[in-house]
This record gives sequence, C-alpha cells and structure tokens, in this order.
Amino acid sequence: MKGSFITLEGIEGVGKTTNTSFIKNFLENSGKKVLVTREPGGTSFGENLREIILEEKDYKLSIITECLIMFAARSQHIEEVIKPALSDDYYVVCDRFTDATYAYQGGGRGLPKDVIDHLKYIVHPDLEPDLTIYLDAPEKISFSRIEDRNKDSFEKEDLAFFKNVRSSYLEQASLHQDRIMIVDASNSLDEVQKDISHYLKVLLDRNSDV
Ligand code: T5A
Repeated sequence: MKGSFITLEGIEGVGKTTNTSFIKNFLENSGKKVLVTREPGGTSFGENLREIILEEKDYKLSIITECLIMFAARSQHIEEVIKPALSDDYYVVCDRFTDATYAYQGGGRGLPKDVIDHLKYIVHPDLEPDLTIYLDAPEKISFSRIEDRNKDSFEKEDLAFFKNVRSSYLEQASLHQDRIMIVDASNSLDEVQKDISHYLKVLLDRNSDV
C-alpha cells in the first residue's frame, strides 16, 4: 500500500476531533490526498453500529458483545474504506482505531488483552497505523472541556473508568514507542499542534525517503 495510515487516540475531550481537522489541513498543504474517517463508524454499517453502542439503552451490552461490535464495524471499515484509500495513495486519518479497544474494552472494562489480540489478528493481521498520535491529559482536564455536552453511554462512566483507560493507553504507548507518539493535550492548542506538526514532518520525511 502506498498511502499512510494515521490514527488519533485519547480519552474523551482531549481534542481528537479538533486535531483531525488540523492534520487534514497540514497534509493537504503538503500536497497529500487525505481521507478523514472515524471509529466506531466510517461506513454506513459502522455508523449504524456506532449509534447502537453510544445511545442510551434499556439493556446492557456484555463486555464481549461490545468488543465484537467494535471489531465488526472495524472489519467493514478496513475492507470498504481504509485499504482501498491506502492503495490509492491517500493519507488516511482515523479518529480512533484498535488502540481504543485495548484502552476501553481492555483497560476500562477489564477484558483480557489476549482476547483483543486474537480479534485483532483475525480482523487486521496485516494492517497497523504508520503513526498514532496519542493525546494525553488527565481525566479532569479533558472532561472539563466537554461538560456542557449531552453525554453518550461511555461519557457517563465514572472518573475511575477513565483513569484505567488512560493507564492502558500509556502502557500501549510504552510498548509501541516506534509508532505511538504521546502529545501533552493539557497544553494550549497551539502547543499541541506544534507537537503534532513535528511528528507529521517526521512521517513525511520518512515517506519521501522510500
Ligand atoms: N470506543 C471506540 C471504544 O470503547 N472502543 C473502540 O474500539 C472505539 C473505536 C467514541 C466512543 O467509543 C469508544 C470510545 C468513545 O467513548 P467519540 O465520539 O469518537 O466516541 O470520542 P469522544 O472522545 O467522545 O469525542 P469527543 O468529541 O468527546 O472528544 P475529542 O474529539 O477528543 O475532543 P474535541 O476535539 O471535540 O475537543 C473537545 C473540546 O476541547 C477543546 C475543543 O475546542 C472542544 O471544545 N480543545 C481544547 N481546549 C483547550 N486546549 C486544548 N489543547 C484543546 N483541544 C481541544
């Protein structure tokens, strides 16, 4: 595949959506074709599943059901959108990917890591992001940025849940230092975007050497 796959990760309100737009503009100004997408979602099927996952329900999904839904949506997303775009030279910028499953279903809900490893192996044995920007901020800071919004089913979890999600993200970042770049999202947006620009330049330089 000729394009590059960039993912953004972090807990609620750290600035993933805001910085997805920034990355799109940065890459387009560097002459790249860019496709922005998100998980769960990115296809009609995935967006339907997203609604089921995030809406208030009068029943509770089991942890494994929730995880399987994430991977079902992801499988369709990869085959229908991500792989074709990468083959067509696009820079694919995705708001969350499998690192979110390790963080939320693993760290947050307590699903064993090897279950997620297995599903990942089934769904995308040959696809890994080229660059993951992990926006890191303490739960209290990121939640203060979205306190006025209507909360989805995850955002109603308590701060302890998000502490575990954040710890799991940090653990993954330490395991995959070549791919996951930690950006301090408690800084001003200008500083955050300066850091992101640095990592994007490194990726573009690396690609121009190939
Ligand atoms: N999920 C997802 C799983 O459980 N498993 C999975 O495998 C996957 C893929 C999806 C939910 O699904 C779960 C995780 C999630 O709970 P979502 O809508 O994609 O939900 O994600 P959210 O995190 O809920 O999205 P948010 O919109 O809440 O957060 P963002 O995108 O991180 O934040 P953003 O960009 O909207 O910014 C929030 C506010 O902060 C300001 C922005 O202007 C905005 O007002 N801001 C800053 N302010 C000051 N300084 C900065 N540095 C700022 N950066 C942004």
